Amino acid sequence: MSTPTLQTSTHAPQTLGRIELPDAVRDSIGQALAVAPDPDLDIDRSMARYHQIFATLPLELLQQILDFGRHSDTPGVGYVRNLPVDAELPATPANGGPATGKKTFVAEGVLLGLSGLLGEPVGFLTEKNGQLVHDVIPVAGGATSQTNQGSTVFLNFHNDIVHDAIGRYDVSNPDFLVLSCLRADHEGVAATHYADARDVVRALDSRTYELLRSPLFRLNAPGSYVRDVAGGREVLSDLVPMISGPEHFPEISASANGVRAMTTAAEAALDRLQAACRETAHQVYLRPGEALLINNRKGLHARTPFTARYDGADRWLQRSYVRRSQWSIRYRQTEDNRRVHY
Ligand SMILES: O=C(O)CCC(=O)C(=O)O
Ligand SMILES: [Fe+2]
Repeated sequence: MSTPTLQTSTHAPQTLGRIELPDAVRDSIGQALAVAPDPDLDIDRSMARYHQIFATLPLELLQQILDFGRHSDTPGVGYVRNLPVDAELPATPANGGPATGKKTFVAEGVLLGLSGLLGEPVGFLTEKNGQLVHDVIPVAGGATSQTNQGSTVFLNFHNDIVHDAIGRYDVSNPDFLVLSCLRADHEGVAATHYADARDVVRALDSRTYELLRSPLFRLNAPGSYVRDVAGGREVLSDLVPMISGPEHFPEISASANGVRAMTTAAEAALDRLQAACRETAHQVYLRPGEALLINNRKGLHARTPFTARYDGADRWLQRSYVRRSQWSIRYRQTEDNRRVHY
């Protein structure tokens, strides 16, 4: 297997996109979403309605989001601002969600409406019970865990993977995540980081790059799977490289819940990878009415530590998992719901 040479070009691609809705558009989309039903009642009908509503975005912004979803050379992360919010919000659920007593579904409409411009929201039974709208909330028992329940620790650079009996966790996983903020943390210090592989690669020495492109690594299954299904034991993938694909359009994959390197040199390359991610990452402090479109193949994301109080006013994000197409993951589709997978 030949290793592509390091990019020598000094031309850096644009890896962060910024999208800000005009106030009038925010308000008209907000009015349409405020009367929309709970999307769980009829998800495909709701997705069709969200398409109509989000089609009213200014053409420039609509194309920017569509291009984010469909092209290889577009940014790995999109920061969307000035989105509508629910007039009233219940307390942040203490147990990781889902929230009860939500009167309107504006946040859900924003999350799924943006998701629908990128692909199809999907669920996995082992991640948040197969829900399509995930609540990302600090949970007391998971404060130091490398999962979305964590708070007091730096959540290492990772992409969202799913356990798969085929031995690869980076194949049927989401192409995109959308993260949308309902509440910021009390101090406003939690930042979501995104390191685009195109930027990361430029910060690596050639020996590290070569090691990361070699199949010397096993990904541990997601924390939710290890905790809920495997009784806390590691469940490792087949041997995989961390970085793959063409030089100009690399794909990168890393488990938050631990990567096992086969050699000490490969182990050092993993440390170097995390450092290169920290050096090159875009940093966003998500606030209500803001969302991140995350390409889950072009780059890795992370979260800085914050203090949770478990008082009903903690940080609350909603998250979706999005596939461009469900066709290639139909082997794990459940009988009950065509968007939910084993
Ligand atoms: O809390 C964040 O900002 C990111 C959490 C995360 O990695 C995720 O929900 O997949
Ligand atoms: Fe994540």
